[in-house]
Formats: sequence, structure tokens, C-alpha cells
Amino acid sequence: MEKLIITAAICGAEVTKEMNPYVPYTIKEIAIEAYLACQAGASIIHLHVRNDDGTPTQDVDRFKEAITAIRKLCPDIIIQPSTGGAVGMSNDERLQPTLLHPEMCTLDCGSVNFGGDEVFINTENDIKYFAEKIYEKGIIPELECFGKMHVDQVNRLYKKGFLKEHLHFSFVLGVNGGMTGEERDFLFLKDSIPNHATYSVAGIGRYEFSLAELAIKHGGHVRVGLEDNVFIEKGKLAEGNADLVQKVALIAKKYGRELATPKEARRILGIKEL
Ligand code: KMH
Ligand code: ZN
Repeated sequence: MEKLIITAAICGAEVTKEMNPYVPYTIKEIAIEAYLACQAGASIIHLHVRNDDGTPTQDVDRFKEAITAIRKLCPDIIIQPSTGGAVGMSNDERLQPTLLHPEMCTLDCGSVNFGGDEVFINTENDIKYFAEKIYEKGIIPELECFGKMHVDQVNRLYKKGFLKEHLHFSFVLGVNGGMTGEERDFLFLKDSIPNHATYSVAGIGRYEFSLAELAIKHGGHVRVGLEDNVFIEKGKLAEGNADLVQKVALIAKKYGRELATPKEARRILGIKEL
């Protein structure tokens, strides 16, 4: 089996310090959380940025500062900025971090309810627009799918040539309004992607570790982090992102799955060497 790529989603756009005090807001906090996650075995940092008061932003200068600070502490880690941002942001606002030509970034592959009145909008034309902006800069997208219809959307756009190799799916399961993250859901999605594609799972809330274990067993990759889940176990808050990454590393060890270094992750994902 391929080595396991662990992505650490260290801060997200919605989770707050009130939910877990380790959620990083400032550049220094973000860089330290990234460093500790990297030390614990992560080879990719999925990156959102915040203003110092915790409000989400897609400001290109803020991303530049965060990436520079992370790079100082973890020179070879893969940094994957979000182009999802926060609900309600415009497409061009969301796309700002791509101006920095990162190696990877997210590409959200369909709309999804986010609870209450919130809808995270990604129309077919939005996806094509994001794909064009991403590929023209040579960036490898992580194809975020919140359910089966998003996977189908990727497959259609790939056949029509709007999405290209390398296809790396991320099944984000358990969102309030999206697909659940039960074993049957995981198997359905995993079996719905092309043979040559790779995938990672991101279990939201209580699905984080059960999905991680399934992906580890089946040869997939794993994303964990405070963006997705703030608990290390039921009722107990994680003491930072590294805590969550370490728990996945232990599950991987149980199944004899070695962890990929950033260099190995680049090879698996078709990213050019640094
Ligand atoms: N914060 C969500 C609205 C992504 O990073 O691309 C979008 C999100 C997905 O987190
Ligand atoms: Zn995100």
C-alpha cells in the first residue's frame, strides 16, 4: 500500500477559540500549530487564515504572511490554501491565495447546506472558473466533495476536460447538510472514483477517526484537524492539531501503514519536487 498522507486542517474558517482554545488565529499561532502538526506526521497543511480577532479572511497578504511563517518552521511541508474561504465570500475573494502559486489548493466541487440558512455555493460554472484559475497556475487541486453528487460532478467535468490529472479527491463527510460518514458512505464514494485517482477523507465531528481508520485500511489518505473536529475523544478537547495528527499516526501504525514525508506526498499526488 502507498504510504499515508496526513493533511492537517489546522484552523478552518468557522471554528472558534470558544470551541477549542487551541484554534489558531494569529500568524504566529498558525505557524506554531502547523509546525507541531508537521512534527506529529502531517505532510500537508490545509490552510485558512484569520484576522487577529478570529474573523475569516481570504486576503492575499494575510496568506502570504502565514505561508512565509509556516515555511520558516517547516521548509518542505506542502501548503494547501483553501479556496473555499467562508460562506458568502465572492469567487474572486476566495481565489486570492492562488495568486501566490501554491503547490496545491482546494477546489470545492458542488454546493452544500451548512446548517440553518447557510449555503456554501459552488455552481457548475463556479467549479469550471475555479478550475481554470487553478490549472493555469500549475496548481494541483484537492477536489472537495461533500457527498456523492459532488463526486459525480467531478467525474463528469473530468470526462469533458474541465478537470485534469492528477485527480485527488477529498471526501468531506458529516457536515450538517451534507452526506454522513458511515462505512457504507465511504465505500460508495471510494468505489465511485476513477482507478487512477487518489483520495483522502475528512470526517467532520464524530466521524473524524472512524473515517480515518477506514481510509487507512483501504489505502486512502486522511485529513484531520481542528477545522473538522475539536475533540480527541468523546467529551475531551484536543490539545492542539498535533494531538489529532498523532492519534491518526497511531492508527496507521496499528495497520502497518507508514507515513509519507512531504517529498513522498508530492510523488503520490503528482506535484513537482520543490
Ligand atoms: N469554510 C467552508 C465554507 C475549503 O477549504 O475549500 C469551506 C471550506 C472548504 O472549508
Ligand atoms: Zn477548509
